Amino acid sequence: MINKLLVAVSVLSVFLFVGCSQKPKFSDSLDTVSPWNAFMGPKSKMVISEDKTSPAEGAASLKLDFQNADWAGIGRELADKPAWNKKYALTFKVKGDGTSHNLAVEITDNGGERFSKIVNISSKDWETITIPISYFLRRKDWQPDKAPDDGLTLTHVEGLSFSVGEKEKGFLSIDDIKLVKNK
Ligand SMILES: [Ca+2]
Repeated sequence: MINKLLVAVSVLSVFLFVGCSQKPKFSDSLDTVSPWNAFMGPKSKMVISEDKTSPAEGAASLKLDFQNADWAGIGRELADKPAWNKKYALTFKVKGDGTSHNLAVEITDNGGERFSKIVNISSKDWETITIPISYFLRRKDWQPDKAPDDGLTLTHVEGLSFSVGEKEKGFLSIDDIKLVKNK
């Protein structure tokens, strides 16, 4: 009887462990510039800073001041290369300078292939953007050398970035990125 109970408890533990380990998790409070890096083309400017005046969450948000004539954005690596899946959505808070900006949100999947989704931001107040993972499409304008072409493979997500639209200048603030269950 005790043996059967032990087996039942062990089986249950394995189920719980497997269940928990498969649930994708990611969040970034954007309270510090690190681990984010600015990137920009030779004709462009991109400066990131911690803005503590009115964060949407936590101690700060990240402010992007930019003047884009070729390409400009911010990006980070996901050091633990988490597994995501298409039943989830990426959500974040964003506010701008009151003019229209196209912000390309981009995932680097395992192997380094880039998938993006462009959202338009025109509000000066915090708004929440939610993008189902299945909405991210393979970038047609650019891919890194040797990037595979094997679809959105999410077993080891390598990076996340935000790029501002071509010929745009101004500022945007981003805060509170999370991976959430898609509704
Ligand atoms: Ca924050």
